[in-house]
Amino acid sequence: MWRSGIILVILTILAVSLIIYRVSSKNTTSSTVKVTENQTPKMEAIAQNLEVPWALAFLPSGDLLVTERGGVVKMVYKNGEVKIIGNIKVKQIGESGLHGIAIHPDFSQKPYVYLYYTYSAGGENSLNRVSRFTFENTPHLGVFKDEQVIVDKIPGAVFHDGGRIKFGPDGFLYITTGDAQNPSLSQDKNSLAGKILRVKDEKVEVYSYGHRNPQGITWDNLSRLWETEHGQTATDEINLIEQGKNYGWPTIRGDEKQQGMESPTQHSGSNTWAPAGVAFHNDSLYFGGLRGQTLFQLNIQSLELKEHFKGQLGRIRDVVLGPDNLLYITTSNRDGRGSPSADDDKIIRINPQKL
Ligand SMILES: [Ca+2]
Repeated sequence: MWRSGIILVILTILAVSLIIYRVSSKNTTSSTVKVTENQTPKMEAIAQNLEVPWALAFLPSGDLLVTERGGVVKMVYKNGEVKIIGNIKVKQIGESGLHGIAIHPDFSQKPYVYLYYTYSAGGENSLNRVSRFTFENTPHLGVFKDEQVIVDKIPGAVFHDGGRIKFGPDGFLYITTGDAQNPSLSQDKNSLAGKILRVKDEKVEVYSYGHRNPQGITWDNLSRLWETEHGQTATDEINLIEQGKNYGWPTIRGDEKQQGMESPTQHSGSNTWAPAGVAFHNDSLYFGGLRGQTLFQLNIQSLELKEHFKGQLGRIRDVVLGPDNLLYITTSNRDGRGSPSADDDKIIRINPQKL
């Protein structure tokens, strides 16, 4: 009898605790996020049958825009529908084509979407540009119109076209550019190649230089800028970017040092990550590995590097943090270097709490 008495007491305590928890956590944003995080599976595809999805950007509505390298822009609606909403004329050869996408930070007043893409400069020559489009969003129909070129004639090539664009916490647009297979341009401050550019008050400035092919940028909780960059065959880099500094390509690689040049915070040594998009969450940088076929997690305090989903999803290109504190990644198995499954490419939602 005393046993069932104790069980009854325990059950009563549990029930009361649950009621107190429910009441105390009601209507608070953090508990809503926690519940979402707890209920969301470790990974879940939210869109499939895409063609080389290159970059992701969330609209304030929570709908997700995705660029495909061939020139198509699609919207992944919150209800799961996927629709083509834009078609940009680009030159797609090798790694070039439609790349980055960014949403104006004051989108409700300035409904602008920015795209980075490659175009033909006559013959076999390629150039890249960043353009601003006015985004007209009627229910289930978005339209890109009134193209305004923001930065033009960024050197382009079949490989090393850079292409990540994001607004920083300072409200200015940051753009990564590749060396366009001409390494000496990275050290030439008068060239737009091999740089991180910043567009400030409609003027373009070189923010940092000496880059080979930077494919990802993000900011941490202290508003510091981090960058991922492809090395030559190996020595892929994670750099902490400071304004005006020289990140060494093609003069130094890996742990090599030279006065006036910055060595990376972390590099892949003899391994190849081919790091692409990067997002910051809870002290960690999460970045996709193309050849590395892994979602990497680098803790920026301890510099411990963890590997998730190694070889399970194939090539991983973009990684962004959603408004729900979940990670969204794209596969890149149809880019000519992967082994696509029937439903590739995909956008996959990852719950970082369950990694
Ligand atoms: Ca470097």
